[in-house]
Amino acid sequence: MRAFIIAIIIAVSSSGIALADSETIRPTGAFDTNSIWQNEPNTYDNNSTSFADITTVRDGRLYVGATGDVATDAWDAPSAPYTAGTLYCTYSSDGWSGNDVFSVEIRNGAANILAILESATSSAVAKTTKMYTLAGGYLSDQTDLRCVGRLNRSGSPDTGNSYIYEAWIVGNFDAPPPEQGPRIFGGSSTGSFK
Ligand SMILES: [Ca+2]
Ligand SMILES: [Ca+2]
Repeated sequence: MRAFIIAIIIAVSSSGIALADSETIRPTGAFDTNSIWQNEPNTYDNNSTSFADITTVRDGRLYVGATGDVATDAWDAPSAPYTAGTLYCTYSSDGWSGNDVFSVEIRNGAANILAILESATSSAVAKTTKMYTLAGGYLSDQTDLRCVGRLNRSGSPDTGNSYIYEAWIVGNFDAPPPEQGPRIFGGSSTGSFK
């Protein structure tokens, strides 16, 4: 049985067949355009209950996946271009006084809107996770994406709050074949095979 398994390993290693793999990458920063949010690192701490929320009611956007400015990517480095991938964003809103609206968008590093996850609303939004499917150039430029929480404020009163809990990307990619696969049987670590 052991010899059979080794034969398969050698066959795969020498065939050049790419092995499918997957990974999760997370933001490493969040850019608050008008300093209206607090606890921004909670949007990428791998904790689905911790959040950033709004403390100052004025127009502003939180770009999760950027740092310092809108254009500077702030993500873990992907291992490879993806064959498929999904950006997830978890958020909620208590609702706002009628002249203020909250929305959630997917934008790129040029601040262009790629998708609207939550249309602008003054109503309460129950905690939800929405998905954005990576396609085209974003399969190889994954870190150009941002999950954006946006508040548009107008007139008094200013009552409400909104929450961004987490953003992350799950990607599938073809791992390169293990180039040195057969050599692992010649090292000192192969004692168990003798
Ligand atoms: Ca969190
Ligand atoms: Ca208002």
